[in-house]
Amino acid sequence: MITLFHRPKTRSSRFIFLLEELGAPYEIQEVTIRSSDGSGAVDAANPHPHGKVPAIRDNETGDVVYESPAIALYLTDKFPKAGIGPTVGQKGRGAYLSWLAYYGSVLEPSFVSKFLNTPVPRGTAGWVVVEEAMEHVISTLSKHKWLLEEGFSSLDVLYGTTFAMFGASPMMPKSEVIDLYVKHVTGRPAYAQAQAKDGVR
Ligand SMILES: N[C@@H](CCC(=O)N[C@@H](CS)C(=O)NCC(=O)O)C(=O)O
Repeated sequence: MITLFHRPKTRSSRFIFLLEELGAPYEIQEVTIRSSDGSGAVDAANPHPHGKVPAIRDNETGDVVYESPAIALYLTDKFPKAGIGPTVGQKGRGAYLSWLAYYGSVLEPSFVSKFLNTPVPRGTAGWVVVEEAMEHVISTLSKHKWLLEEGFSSLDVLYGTTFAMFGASPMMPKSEVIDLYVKHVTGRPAYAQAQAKDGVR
């Protein structure tokens, strides 16, 4: 059994989506977090070191995992039957790891830099401007429906839900490729099941 430490309508919502895709046994433990408006507080029940969500606990091993790409990898490795994350030795594993790391190290920082209106100095920052990151994503999605040519994976849960959230904002360059991708991701039955279980903030 996996426990998901969750706050409705946050980055932890997509892990309900992923757990549904995996058909994994899980329970949701709602916790409080500090919000950007200054309300809320860290919840002592949340094992995340900074009181953020998502975090998971694997109740079989006692492992606690935090940071979205690490959680996605942990879960697809633990539940490989679902076939939504190439395992060690399988074709696509390299691309899978690269896109997982790219999410946390390049894509999210590029969005945050844009949001904060902070320049991204070439040669020193570990990431690139959002337009350059999105060029890479769009070029990949122009070649195949999902980020991996092997098919749907947890990457599409991470990236697809992020684009669904930012698609209508000036944060992201307009793209028909991304619009279609978001339709594919949010059209999955597990997405609707997750929405129904997300809860109200
Ligand atoms: N890098 C983390 C980010 C987690 C994160 O910032 N989550 C927000 C909710 S969307 C949060 O818990 N904020 C509360 C806080 O910053 O204390 C991940 O991708 O898992």
